[in-house]
Amino acid sequence: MALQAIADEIYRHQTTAEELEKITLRYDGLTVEDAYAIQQLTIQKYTTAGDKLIGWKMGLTSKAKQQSVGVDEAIYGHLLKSMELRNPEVSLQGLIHPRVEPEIAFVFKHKLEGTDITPRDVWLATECVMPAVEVIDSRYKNFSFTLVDVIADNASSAKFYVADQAFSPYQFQLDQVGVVMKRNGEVSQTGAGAAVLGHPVRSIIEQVHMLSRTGKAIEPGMVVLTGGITEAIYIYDGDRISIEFEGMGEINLSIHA
Ligand code: 0L1
Ligand code: MG
Repeated sequence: MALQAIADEIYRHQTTAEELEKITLRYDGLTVEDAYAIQQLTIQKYTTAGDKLIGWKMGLTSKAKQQSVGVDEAIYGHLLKSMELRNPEVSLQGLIHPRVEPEIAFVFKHKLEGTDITPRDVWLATECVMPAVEVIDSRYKNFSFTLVDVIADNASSAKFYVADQAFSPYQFQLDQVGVVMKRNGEVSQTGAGAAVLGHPVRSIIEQVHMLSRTGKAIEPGMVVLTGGITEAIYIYDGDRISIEFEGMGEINLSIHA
């Protein structure tokens, strides 16, 4: 199967912000392993052009999201330096139909690898946790994809912003942190950390286990987005999105053309 040709095509659509039909409509028999290989080949094109891998993201970590895509497993994607927003401002340039979702980010001081990771291992390896927001932007028409399509498209990754304040990993019971997301002052979504595989630490464990299938790991200094705490919402020019993380402060995101 021409995995490189598919990676080239997806890269082109990611970098030109042109919608794409599901690749599974044209390529029969692609497996989840093939999809991760395509994702990896696509990322190599960015890093060859000078970008840098700075972390990982977990996706489809809530039952609601898994049901909406018709799957029963989480997925992961690569986070590149170029994806990180330096300020809480999203420009719609270069995006197709972006949506935002609140997440808890973990930042690591030690390497985490292997297939037998416990929550204790995760806490010992964690430097800090931080409120974050992910901008997802599937390259597929109408956000319509199968599991294989979305993995190949780097789990819909587009941009992310991590708040200014870091917290000790022991300061909050992360599954109980409540989140309220408002668009232009109106409550749009509410949730709690437990939406992320029961507890965000479970998302890190799953991340490490999935990475180990291809000999990868969470490296010191990396950031990991653990997964959406609420449904993602579409963003439009002029929107002001506020996301309050109970006890951890607020992210105020402005959206412009
Ligand atoms: O971060 C996410 O959970 C997104 C995973 C891909 C599914 C989507 O684009 O909605
Ligand atoms: Mg996400």
